[in-house]
Amino acid sequence: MSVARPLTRAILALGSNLGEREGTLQSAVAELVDCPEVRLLNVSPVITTKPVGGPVGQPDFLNMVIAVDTTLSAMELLVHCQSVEQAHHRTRAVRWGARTLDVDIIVYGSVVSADPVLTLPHPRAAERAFVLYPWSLMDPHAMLAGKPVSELAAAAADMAGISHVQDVPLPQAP
Ligand code: A4P
Ligand code: MG
Repeated sequence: MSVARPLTRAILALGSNLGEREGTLQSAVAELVDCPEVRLLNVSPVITTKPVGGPVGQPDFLNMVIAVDTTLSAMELLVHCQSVEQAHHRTRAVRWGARTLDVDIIVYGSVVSADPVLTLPHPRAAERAFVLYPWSLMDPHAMLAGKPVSELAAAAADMAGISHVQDVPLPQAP
């Protein structure tokens, strides 16, 4: 007899600053939810952001977040996200360097983990407007580590680097 696996809500953050950024994000969202174990719940607008950290002179990012329900474990979800990154020819030559696609797990249910392979919540999310701002637009009541995401976004140093907010045609949440 198979035992049903629990459904966990997760927030995934996507970023791209190389290649055809908008199309990459569109297809990455479709690929992330193109399996029976992952269901799309909500999609944020796409924002244009100045790079935070990394080599100087790299191009601006497009960033967005999505909410999913999943029966994958946290580690299985990380492997799934990394396979979608690989499908977009992601390379990892330079930390925080330019990338076709980055997919991070921001929260996985209420799991807290200091494991460097999968740190939850994402260790830098609470100070990054490029994650917090689209998340607050998608869900104005979202909370992270006991604080409203909208307040964390307003306090984030990189909020000034957000230049454009757009709704991009993406798979619609049911
Ligand atoms: N890892 C640990 N926890 C997680 C998690 N919660 N989600 C590990 C995903 N991965 C996690 O990631 C490095 C390692 O982190 C992985 O092997 C994984 O096991 P990576 O994707 O290979 O490399 P990275 O993304 O360059 O490193 P890192 O440290 O995750 O970068 P950040 O902190 O995510 O920052 N500026 C703008 N405007 N927009 C951006 O999207 N992104 C970054 C990346 C920097 N500046 C940016 C943006
Ligand atoms: Mg990453």
